[in-house]
Amino acid sequence: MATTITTPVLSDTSDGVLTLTLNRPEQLNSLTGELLDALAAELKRAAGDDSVRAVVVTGAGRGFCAGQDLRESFDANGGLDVREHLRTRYLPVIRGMRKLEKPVIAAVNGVAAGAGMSLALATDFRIAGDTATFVQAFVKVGLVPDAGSSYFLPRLIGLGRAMEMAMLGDTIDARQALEMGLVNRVVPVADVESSAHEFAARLARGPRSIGLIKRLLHESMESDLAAQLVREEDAQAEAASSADFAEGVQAFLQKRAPEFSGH
Ligand code: T3D
Repeated sequence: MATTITTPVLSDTSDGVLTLTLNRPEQLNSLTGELLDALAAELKRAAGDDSVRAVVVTGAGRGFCAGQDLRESFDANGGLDVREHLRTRYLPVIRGMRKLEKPVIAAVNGVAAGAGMSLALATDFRIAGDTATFVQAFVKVGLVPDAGSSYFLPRLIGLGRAMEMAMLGDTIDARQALEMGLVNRVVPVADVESSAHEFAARLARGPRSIGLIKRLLHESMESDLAAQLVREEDAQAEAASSADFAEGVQAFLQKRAPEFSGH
C-alpha cells in the first residue's frame, strides 16, 4: 500500500507575502508537535528572508485550527508532558510570531478553538470569514487557556469578556468577534484568503518602519509612559536612518508615490 506523506504546513510566497497554511484539514488542522515544529521553522526562515515582508497564517479545508491534537495529548504511550510540550513546541511559534518584525495576519477561515484561537490571537491582525467561530475550548476539556490566550485575550477584548469566554467556553461567531474587537475585518468566507493576502500585500509594500511600529505597539502593552517615550526615541532614530525614510521624503518632495524596499 502506498504511503502518502503530507506536509503539515504549506508555504507559498507572492507579492512579498508568505502564506502558511496549516494542513491537517480532516482534523480541522489540530496541532501536532510535527505541525508546530514546521510552523516555528517557517517563521524563523521568514525572519531572515528579505523577500518576505508580511506573513498570512490560514487553515486548509473548513477549519482554521481546532487547537492541540487531543489524540496526540493522550496516546497509547501515556500522552504528552504538557509543560515540556508547551515550552518546546508552542512557545517557539508564539514567540516567533511576536518577535518577527514583519506583520502577521491570521486569515480565519473557520473554527479557531483552544490553542488554535491562541494562534490567531498571537498574530497582529485577524481577518475572519463570515462563518468563522472562536472558542476558548480549553475549559471544556478541563484545561486553562495556554499558548498565549490568557495574555492576548484580556488585552484584546477586556478582562470581563475574556473571563467569560475562558470560563464558559461558549462559541462566538464572526460578527460578535468584530463587535468585541477580536477581529479586524469580517469578509465572505470564500474571500478570506484573498482579502488577507491583499491586506498583507499592502503592508508588504510599506517601509521598514512597519516592523518598528509592530515592535513599539506590542511593547506599549507592557510599558509605562516614561519607558515608552524612550522606546519611541530609539525606534524613530532607527526609522530615520533607514533607506525608506530617505525614499519617503524624496518621493514627497518630487510629488510621486514612494517605492519602499523594506530597508
Ligand atoms: O497537550 C497539551 O499540550 C495541552 C495543550 C492544550 C491546548 C488546547 O488547545 S486544549 C483544546 C483542544 N481543542 C479542543 O478541545 C477542541 C476539540 N474540537 C471540538 O470541540 C470540535 O471539533 C470543534 C468545535 C473544533 C469543531 O466541531 P465540528 O463539529 O465542526 O467538527 P468535528 O466533527 O468535531 O471535528 C472534525 C474532525 O476533526 C473529527 O475527526 P473524525 O471524528 O471525523 O475522525 C474530530 O475528531 C477532529 N478534531 C477536531 N478537533 C480535534 C480533532 N482531532 C484531534 N484533536 C482536536 N483538537
